[in-house]
Amino acid sequence: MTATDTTARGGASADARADVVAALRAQTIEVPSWAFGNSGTRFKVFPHAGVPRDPYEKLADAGQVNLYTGIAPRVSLHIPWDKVEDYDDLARHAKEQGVSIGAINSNLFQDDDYMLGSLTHASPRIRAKAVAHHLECIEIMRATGSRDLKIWLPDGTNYPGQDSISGRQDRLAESLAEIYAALGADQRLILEYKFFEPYTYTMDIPDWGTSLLHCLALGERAMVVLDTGHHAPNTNIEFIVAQLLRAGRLGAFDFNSRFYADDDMMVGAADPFQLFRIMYEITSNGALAADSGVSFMLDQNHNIEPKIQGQIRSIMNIQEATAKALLVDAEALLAAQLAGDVLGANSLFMDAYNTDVRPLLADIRAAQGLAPDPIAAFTASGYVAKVAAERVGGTQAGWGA
Ligand code: LRH
Ligand code: MN
Ligand code: MN
Repeated sequence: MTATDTTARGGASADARADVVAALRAQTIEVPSWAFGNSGTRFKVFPHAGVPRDPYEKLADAGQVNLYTGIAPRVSLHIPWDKVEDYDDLARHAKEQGVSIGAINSNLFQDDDYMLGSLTHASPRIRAKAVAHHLECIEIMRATGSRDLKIWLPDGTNYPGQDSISGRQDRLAESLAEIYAALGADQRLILEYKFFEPYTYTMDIPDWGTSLLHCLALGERAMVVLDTGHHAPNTNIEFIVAQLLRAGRLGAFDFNSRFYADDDMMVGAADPFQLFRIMYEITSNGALAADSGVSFMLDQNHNIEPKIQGQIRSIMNIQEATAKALLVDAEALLAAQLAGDVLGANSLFMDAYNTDVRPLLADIRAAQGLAPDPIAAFTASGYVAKVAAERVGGTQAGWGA
């Protein structure tokens, strides 16, 4: 099958197919610097040969992901894991590797001072320290040309009565307002939520509703980050996507797969149908385009599989889900929905999901001068063996950095 006959719609016009191809060619996905370092579980971090020793080498590896997929032009950094002397120089280096700096992630979970909270802490001194860390991140955003300040708040409590739930929300709102006020006019604050971990009784931003309320209070440039691994089992994530898009506050995805907890496995590995349903909400609501304000990011670790190939695989999984979502026959689906044709509507949806879009994506890559199979092409390039010889003593993804 070729791109010309890959369609879920028997009678789809050439124009419709051209639209699908154009949408896929415009799609971009941001990769995280920490995906390239050694990682594991709290039981064991497995060392891989040739992993990056510093942020410069992480950007070089990210450049490879972009080189072979053609759709990964930005890299998220994490401070302090990616701290360097000269951020102008780091941005220059990124450009040389064919990428630019994406979101700057702050870190509030590795400092002894934050045992009882950071932006929510009862002590003004500790809250000020946590706010100051974000001001430093905003400086780094200025130097690197980054648009998004990404905050995942690890704060919470372990025992009922330990602290005031609403008092912590008040302190959080104040701290976030100070950070937001320091942003430039073209910069955004993107706020992640997670319902569990590291605390066991309450998390201070456990869900999209809490994140959204803080964003609404902050202003237009505060947006919610949806990490696909941060929900209770069986949560209908595509429903959340639809709600946040309606509110105009879906700022970004952190894509990954979860089997049990916040597993950070390759996106599309655990539940490709869920990924398709999520991408359908995106494509059917016009949120795929670069100017939609939705940033598509990966937040993953590759513990036992090769890292660069793991990132490429993840990107391909998102591309496949997106292609299938774009193939849903919108007109026929709407007609079926309006007619109350439950089975007809569902089968149109499933027809698109069950389409093999791999030939279409291979054709799109070939038209761009890319190898149709990016993983095979990257593996054949010998890059891994080359860097393994050059890089001795690679570091961990972050926790050991
Ligand atoms: C912790 C976490 C979170 C952040 C990342 C840096 O859960 O995975 O999702 O985005 O660390
Ligand atoms: Mn995340
Ligand atoms: Mn996470």
